[in-house]
Amino acid sequence: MHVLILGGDGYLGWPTAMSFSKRGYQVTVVDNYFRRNACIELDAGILYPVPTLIERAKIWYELTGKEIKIVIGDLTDPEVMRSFFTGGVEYQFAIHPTFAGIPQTVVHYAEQPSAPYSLINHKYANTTIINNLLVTNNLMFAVRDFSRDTHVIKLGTMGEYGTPNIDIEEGWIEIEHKGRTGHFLFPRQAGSIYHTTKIMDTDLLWFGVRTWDLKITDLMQGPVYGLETEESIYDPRLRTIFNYDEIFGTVLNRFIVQAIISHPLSVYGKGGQTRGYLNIMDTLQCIHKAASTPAKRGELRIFNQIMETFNVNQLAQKVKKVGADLGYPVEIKHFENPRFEAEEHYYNPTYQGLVELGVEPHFLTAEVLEGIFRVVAVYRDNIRKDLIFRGVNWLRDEKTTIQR
Ligand code: USQ
Repeated sequence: MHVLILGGDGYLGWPTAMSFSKRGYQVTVVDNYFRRNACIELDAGILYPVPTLIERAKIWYELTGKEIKIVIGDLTDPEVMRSFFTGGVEYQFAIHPTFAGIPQTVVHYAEQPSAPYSLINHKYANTTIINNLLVTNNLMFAVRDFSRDTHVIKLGTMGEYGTPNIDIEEGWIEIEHKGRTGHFLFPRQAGSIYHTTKIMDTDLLWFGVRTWDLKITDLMQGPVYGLETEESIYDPRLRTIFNYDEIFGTVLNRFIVQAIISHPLSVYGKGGQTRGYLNIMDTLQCIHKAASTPAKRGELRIFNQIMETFNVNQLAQKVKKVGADLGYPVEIKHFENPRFEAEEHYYNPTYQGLVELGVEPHFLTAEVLEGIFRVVAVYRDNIRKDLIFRGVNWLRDEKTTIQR
């Protein structure tokens, strides 16, 4: 089975590549280094240096004898996308440089993933919209034109649903209206330009499924935490990219870093914002289960990819407790919320589908938190306090700039 991973250099992409490779899949990874370049451009902190994709693939080969083929390319260019299906692809790293064949599965992570990035100003909003929608559209047309049996696993986000005052279903809802019923995508109402592009992705792919019988799984994922996976423990150089700054850091990873440098945990506003969370190891399980039980032709299959829900205050309390046990004096502080979002709200999502496929959740225990604390603490001297807040604000206009 050949798996093509779009965006294979990112927080989830590289761990996904290793985990498929370890399980005997032929793996090809493509990335344009967007994340790394954005981190340099915006001076966003990476906790530790990460080798290039080619270096990572070489380290992986030396350790396991398994090949991960690497392409550095921009998937907003349709010809780059199509080359993976026509055989025109040029690998920058491969042990066997012959064409790997048309992928049976494509995992699509090749998106600008940050809500704050998408709201720095109109230019960053444009970059987010152009990148995310063009890559999805190029993929959809490549699959339509060359391989309709290829299963596309697309990373969506729970943020597509927003925080509605009704229970959130897994993607679909039956609506009764004036005595008639219909089956529709669950109503979506995103809280950022980034999250809005994910809604648009889903709509594009739903069109493709209806019109050309494509096979799509759309995974509505919540914020992910953690950095160690089964494969990264072979060698620390294989660890994923880890951000703790305001732009690319997700909340729990940020809190652990803050605790380690005695920065007050940055709870935005009242801290009642509830989301569904998952360990990075569970992201990998979910992708594997989705790949091994593909959607059918003409099916847009949607799962809510979360394992448990917390509000921000609960996360802060957990980090404070584990931090104190490890000897870190942790303070929790409520900062003015730079985002426009509900700070107290109803939140009751369904998330049974992936567990029914066999995913076994790793819950957010004190032990799991402690494990992340211990790895992050090794790099304590690399942590920069000036990156915790960068001045991105949903409601400010042109003056919204990155503080340098
Ligand atoms: N938050 C704080 N303090 C912080 C950082 C965040 O209180 O220092 C709050 C935010 O206001 C928000 C919640 O924590 O209410 C989650 O924020 P986040 O930055 O961890 O996550 P978010 O911006 O929603 O985006 C992340 C990923 C994105 C993914 C999404 C899933 O970056 O790629 O799609 O999680 S979800 O949140 O379910 O939409």
